Amino acid sequence: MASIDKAAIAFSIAIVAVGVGFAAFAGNVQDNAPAVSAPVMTKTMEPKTQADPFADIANKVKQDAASTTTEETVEDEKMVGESSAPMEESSGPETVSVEIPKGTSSPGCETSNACFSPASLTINAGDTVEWTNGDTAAHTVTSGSPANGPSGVFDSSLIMGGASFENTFDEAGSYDYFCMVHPWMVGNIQVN
Ligand SMILES: [Cu+2]
Repeated sequence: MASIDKAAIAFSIAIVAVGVGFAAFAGNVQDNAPAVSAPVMTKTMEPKTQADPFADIANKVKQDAASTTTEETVEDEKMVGESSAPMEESSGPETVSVEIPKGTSSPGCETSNACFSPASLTINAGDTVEWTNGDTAAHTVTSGSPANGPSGVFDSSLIMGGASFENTFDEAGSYDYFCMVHPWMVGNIQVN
């Protein structure tokens, strides 16, 4: 009989806590994600909102009231730990980004070796480089050099503004590249 009373009290607390949580959430974070996603947000690196403590308390009270074993809670915490763990980047192939900065269609970037950012990049065999054109003009990413022309290893053809091009480097070596439209634009990929 006592346990039934406890359960009833716990349910009442849960209902009140949920109500307070929703009210606080609606009052303080009007243009944020729906209330349902508030507990998910606590698992990310974002700072806690005011509504989150209420939601956590409500969830705990609910679980207690349902008189389930603690197994479920432990399982949830494990899942949180896994989902917030960083991706395994050291073991597998990576994709590395190179930006084609704005304004590189006019000479000048070559004086600071900034026609590609970064202009020199070291990766491991199997990695992929993704060039993204942040300029409004079209550019190419073409293996070779302005002096000797295309080497034939890779060639993006024209990359329009906002578009990107990827190449996977399976073999170690030093790969010079340039832009066929703007021959002052040169870069290098070192593949280990
Ligand atoms: Cu260019």
